[in-house]
Amino acid sequence: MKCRICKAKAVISLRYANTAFCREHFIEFFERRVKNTIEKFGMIGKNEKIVVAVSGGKDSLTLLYVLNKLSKLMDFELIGITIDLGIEDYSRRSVEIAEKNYKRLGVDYTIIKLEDYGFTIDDITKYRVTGRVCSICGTAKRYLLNRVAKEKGASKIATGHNLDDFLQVVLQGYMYGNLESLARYYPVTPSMPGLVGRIKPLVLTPERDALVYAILNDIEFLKMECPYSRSVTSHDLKMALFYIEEKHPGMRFTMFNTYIKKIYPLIREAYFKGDMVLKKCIICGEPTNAEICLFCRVRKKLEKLKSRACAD
Ligand code: Q46
Ligand code: ZN
Ligand code: ZN
Repeated sequence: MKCRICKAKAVISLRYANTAFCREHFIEFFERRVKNTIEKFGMIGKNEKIVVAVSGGKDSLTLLYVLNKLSKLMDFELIGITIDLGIEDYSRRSVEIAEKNYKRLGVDYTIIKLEDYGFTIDDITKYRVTGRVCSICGTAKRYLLNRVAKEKGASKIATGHNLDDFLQVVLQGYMYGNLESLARYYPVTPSMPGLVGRIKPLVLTPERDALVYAILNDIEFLKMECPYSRSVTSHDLKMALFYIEEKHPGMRFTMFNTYIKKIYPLIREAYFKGDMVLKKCIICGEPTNAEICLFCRVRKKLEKLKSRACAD
């Protein structure tokens, strides 16, 4: 197998594109595709300040490396944010690895501790707040990223969701009929008053490519799994995508294009005729569609459960 461009020995073959590349040309191809994705969806403009959410996993670190390169080429500023979720061992390692990579690249960064905002993810199981730990964790991450991005004066938050992650959420939306959340599911979520816009620059990057990019660039990433990652459905959906792709190379891109061009516009139109209007949480002032935002509700519930546990 030879590189399509220089005919040297290839390190990766991409069946979906019926091609193969050597190290240098794969890296070039990979970075160009991320740049094209940013341009295609108008994700980043000149002189913008972008926050990258880095968990320490391969996708977010790959994103950090590519955006760091592109920031010089496309003239934008970059800050890394890593949240210490308070998940024993896992969070300690993820913060350590993220910090190592920020320092290696010389990227400005902030580490935020969820505990400083009232609780940890381990508290959610310890005090039996709910069985759906990942859903609370997702809320906490979105809340903190938004709050800190605003404090830093950032205009967008970039996350490491790749093509497989994106399609998995779309399939889950179809399966459960979550049309309202799909109506907001797109590679770019525009900014709104109080809400910093979100972008997914790896949305056209298959998961395996991100892994190969990380390995070829010698990026140290977190290999341990979060102890709460038992979401069987999402794992199985990814396996289904893998199976389909094996049989029909390129099918994931077809699925992506179908969603973006045909399905998303219809759902969007059906659910959001005008602009969404959000209220301000009466406790913390963050945007919400209820009186009290979900993050504050979890925090209040935990305070109660903790004081009850102390009294017992
Ligand atoms: S960190 Fe949080 Fe994930 Fe762990 S608790 Fe679930 S959502 S699995 S990406
Ligand atoms: Zn080559
Ligand atoms: Zn609140």
